[in-house]
Amino acid sequence: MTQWFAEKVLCLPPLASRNGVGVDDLMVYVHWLMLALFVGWIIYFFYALYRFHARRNPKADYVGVRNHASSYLELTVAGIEALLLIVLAVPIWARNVDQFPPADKSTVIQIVAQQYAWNVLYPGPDGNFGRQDMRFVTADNVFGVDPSDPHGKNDIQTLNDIHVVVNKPVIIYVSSKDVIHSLKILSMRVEQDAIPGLRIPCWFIPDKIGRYQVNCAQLCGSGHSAMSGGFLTVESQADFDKWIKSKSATTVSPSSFE
Ligand SMILES: [Cu+2]
Repeated sequence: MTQWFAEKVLCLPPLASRNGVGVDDLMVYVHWLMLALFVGWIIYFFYALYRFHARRNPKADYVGVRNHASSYLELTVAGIEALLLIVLAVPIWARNVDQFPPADKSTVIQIVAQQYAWNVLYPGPDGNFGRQDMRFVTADNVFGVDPSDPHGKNDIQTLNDIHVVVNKPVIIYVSSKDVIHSLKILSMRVEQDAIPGLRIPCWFIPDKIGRYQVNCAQLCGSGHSAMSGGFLTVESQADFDKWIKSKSATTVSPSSFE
């Protein structure tokens, strides 16, 4: 029922991650509460028009309301809101944002956003990222990979092309080389701001094979919408290994995006 509401009424793209269930639930429950409040207030509005019409009340009532129904209603609404916050929102935040999956059981990726594309770095077949340092950052080396480190030699860099394995956690370290961007993958229900000088991790567990759009969720310049040219491909381990192999066979030179 909540998934139907999220997709059909709130028009969210179909959920394709395990961690997104809680996010959708919270969004749907908040909307149900808002719907109930909306209907309640509309009914009260028309009741008030009828009950306090001038013709029915030629003389003003100087005392007003004598019962406490409105106070109880207010308390009930505040109680439901407190439940949503304490029982749902806070634990979801703890689960989805703070509790990271173990890195050795995850696909670990680095992303550096730029105007207007996503640079993606993979550790390559050896599973190790090369040493990185700000001193090595150039227009062509946005990740600052140390050219003398052998681990960095087989690192794989792509543009706008993220590949991950289905049912395996993904950890993405997000940064930016120019302005503030925001990596948003709606189908995964995940979003993380990309901030120059900071490298912030986020994670999700994709559970449906497919190709999903990546968006930038911060207005970052005139070409902001072009950042939806990024794609996330969720595939089987075999297809992923094949892709990594095909990429490491050819040295990918990061293209600049003017
Ligand atoms: Cu952007």
